[in-house]
Amino acid sequence: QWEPNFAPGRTGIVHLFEWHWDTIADECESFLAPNKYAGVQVSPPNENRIVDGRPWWERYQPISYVINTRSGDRGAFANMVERCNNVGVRIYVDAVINHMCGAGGAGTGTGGSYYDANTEDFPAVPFSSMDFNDANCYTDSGSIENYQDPNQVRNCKLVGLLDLNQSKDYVRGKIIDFMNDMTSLGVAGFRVDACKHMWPGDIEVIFQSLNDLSTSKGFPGGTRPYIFQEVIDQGGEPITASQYYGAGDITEFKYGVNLGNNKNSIQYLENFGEEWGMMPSGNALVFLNNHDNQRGHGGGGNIITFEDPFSKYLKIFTAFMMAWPYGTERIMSSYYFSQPVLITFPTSSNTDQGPPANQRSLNADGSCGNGWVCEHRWRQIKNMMAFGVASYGQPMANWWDNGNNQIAFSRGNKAFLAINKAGYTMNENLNTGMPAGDYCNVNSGDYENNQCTGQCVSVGSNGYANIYIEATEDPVVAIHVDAPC
Ligand code: LM2
Ligand code: CA
Repeated sequence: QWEPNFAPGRTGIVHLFEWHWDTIADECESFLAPNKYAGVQVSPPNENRIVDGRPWWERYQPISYVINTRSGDRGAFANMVERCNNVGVRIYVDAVINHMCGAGGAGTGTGGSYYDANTEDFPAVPFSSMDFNDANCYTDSGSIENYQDPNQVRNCKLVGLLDLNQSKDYVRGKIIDFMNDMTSLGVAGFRVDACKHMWPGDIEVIFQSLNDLSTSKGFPGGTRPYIFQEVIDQGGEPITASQYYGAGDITEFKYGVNLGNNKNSIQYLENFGEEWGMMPSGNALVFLNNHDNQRGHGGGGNIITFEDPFSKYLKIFTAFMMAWPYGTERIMSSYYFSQPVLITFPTSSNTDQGPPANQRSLNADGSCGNGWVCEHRWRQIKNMMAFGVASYGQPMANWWDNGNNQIAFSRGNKAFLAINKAGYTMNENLNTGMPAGDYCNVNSGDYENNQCTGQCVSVGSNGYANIYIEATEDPVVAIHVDAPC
């Protein structure tokens, strides 16, 4: 439950938010595997309510566990998992198990199943009104009104969503069946939605009851599904991330906020981690932004996204995240929801906007476009996966800073990162910790077919190198032993 089950020589999860299963399968083969990405978090695969205007958030309103959404049907899902696993890329399912759809209304979901939210009837599961928490919630509105009261946070409706009672064996059984169905298709784990809104004791039982990963899909016997729980803990509430350590890893929301707050004072990052009030590294799933907080949902805060001017900050701080030995890293891959499509700051944004038309609209030549941002394909970001692999298991060493927005550190003797955010040229002779040789700055170019298309950095026999970084859009040097010049 705490092991991400990555294939050897891989690191980093990318959230391909709202991508179609067919497109994800292509991406695993053509891009993610060659660039050493370890896995994909996919949007919720089970049937949801159809909401007028088709906002992205309709997928957080399940109406059954039938695998059929606008990302594709069960066949396409199974095919994706198979193709991705075949090239060593794991699939993690976004599991929405706290609730079903919003209260009120009846209709047919994305998979053709009938539901009636007025009577809490979901015959395709089936769930009935007996399976919901109404009797255990004591607020006037029936929804969560006060986050200082754990009872209502967990037993009342989150923004009006019908709240399942996970203390019931029957409800647990249906959730377990759904998650086991996913692992039977070869899924390696789960991002579990809204864990703050479920009792840790209940979800511990559910996760412990899950089957091991499928040996017929190639996983070693006894491998537990990886669980990372979405718990928004930014302090100030009685519900804390630490209450969930026993059930799996946890999304560390303080990580992106702390980096956002210190994006112009990076000299303070030397002890970034637990000493900053964050959870132990081994529990943390880390990210700069996610599908919620990039559009002002889910906690918000001063965070770094692709919408920052020229996306400069996202590239710089993703390099830091991938190089820094803390947590399991997740990259957000977005679509534009602001008009006009961004070059600089958004002029207006529609935070409800669903994904671009048919979700398979990457350009004909396979490049990104048509509304998809594809941060995970940006050179400065994707090249950090190989850096992460080269530095795996190595401690942070050789920290250096100038007290004013210029930093550098190595990962043991395998890799070295330097960042200049000072606004003036950095020109320093620094200990990279690395063996003598010439290395490709994979921030400035690619390392392909044993060739470096970027700048070469020369490390002398004493491990020192002249690190020269102008105050440009890409003020980063990232070198590692797997990319010699
Ligand atoms: C999450 N984590 O705990 C997701 O990351 C987040 O994206 C989900 O909310 C939330 N939990 C529930 O799964 C999103 C979105 C909400 C949206 C819900 C349900 O952030 O705005 O709520 O999905 O679709 C929407 C309306 C809201 C309405 C509700 C129920 O925005 O106004 O409340 O549906 O009809 C009456
Ligand atoms: Ca709940």
